[in-house]
Amino acid sequence: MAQPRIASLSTTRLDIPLRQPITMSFGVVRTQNVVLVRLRDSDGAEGVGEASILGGPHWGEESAESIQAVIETYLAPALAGAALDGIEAFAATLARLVRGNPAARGAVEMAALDLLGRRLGVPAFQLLGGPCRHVIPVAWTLSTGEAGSDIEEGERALAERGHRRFKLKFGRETAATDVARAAAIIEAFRGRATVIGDVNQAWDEVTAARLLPVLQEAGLEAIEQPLPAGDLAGIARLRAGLGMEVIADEAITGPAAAFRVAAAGGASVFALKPNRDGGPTATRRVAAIAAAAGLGLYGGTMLETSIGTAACAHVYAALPELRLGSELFGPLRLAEDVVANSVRVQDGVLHVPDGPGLGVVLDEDRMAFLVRRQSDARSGCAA
Ligand code: MUC
Ligand code: MG
Repeated sequence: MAQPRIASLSTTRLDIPLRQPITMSFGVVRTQNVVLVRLRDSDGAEGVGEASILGGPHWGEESAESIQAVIETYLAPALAGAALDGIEAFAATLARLVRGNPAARGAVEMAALDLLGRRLGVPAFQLLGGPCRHVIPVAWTLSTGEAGSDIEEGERALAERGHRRFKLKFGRETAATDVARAAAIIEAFRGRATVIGDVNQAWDEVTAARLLPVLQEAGLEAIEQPLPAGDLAGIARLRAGLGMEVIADEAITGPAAAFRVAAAGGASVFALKPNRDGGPTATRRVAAIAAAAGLGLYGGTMLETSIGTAACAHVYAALPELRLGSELFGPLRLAEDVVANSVRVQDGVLHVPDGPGLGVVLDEDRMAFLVRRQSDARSGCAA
């Protein structure tokens, strides 16, 4: 029987406000720019994927505009009529058609994973090596920016959803402010939840060398991307003598970059992000490099809706080790979701959807309503 062929590939942009802004070192993120991708085959089956951007090309190099342009202009025409037999072959085709642009390729690959799973009647994790877990711990980012209200938010998050790990953002305030806030929050949750900090590349080596021992002494569990993505030697020097996990995030732009970070001793843990790595199969390669180098993993997020969050959950579910759990809280932080069955976070864990494909179903009416309501797209990040 002839394999169905790709019939169409289309994108829809949604600008979704955050329930509460998240202040990061590069700016305040108030609105998420989401690009939903729909891939249909000649049998009429459809898969959905997502690229989610923190308000514009500020966290990374891509924007909703570049993602839509790359998909609509270069990938959709080239893929019309193409076969879709397996996810690895499809991912290789995407990488041949478009260099770089990992979020654009990743969103299309997610849609292919969803489509293949639906066609075969299996959850996507079965196409990624099978499940090693069906629930994934979820951290919570405390983002009011002030210790007292952050602690109040943390108590609510602990009581309502059972989070056991909190994430703080550093690098926007002065170093002294960041350290004082972290120390107060670490103390408030000692024995009930751990605390990690994410600098999003903002410190220089001297600042980090001064602050990290103090934060370690205060009990910080891990520091994420303390230096600029390219400064692998600087992070390797910081790690010498430090008894705290160092997570690489922006330094990893795919498997080749992951290899360089591991070879340079630039991390003890890799954050994983299909949006950043170039898709689910690229993230599996990043994870394999970490495992080979004896490094741990942390299931990252780019604040996806339930579509991208489900895709991440399937990838992370199929990995033997996930040392620091995940931060798959996107749908809890966005004011809107686009599926009929949002992913579920309860008792500190996300339940991996186990329906066919990604296991979430696009809510057409909801999406049409959001598109209608949407004003002209503009960046959501006030740098
Ligand atoms: C990151 O790790 O830089 C998205 C939400 C959040 O808290 O951090 C970002 C991603
Ligand atoms: Mg990060």
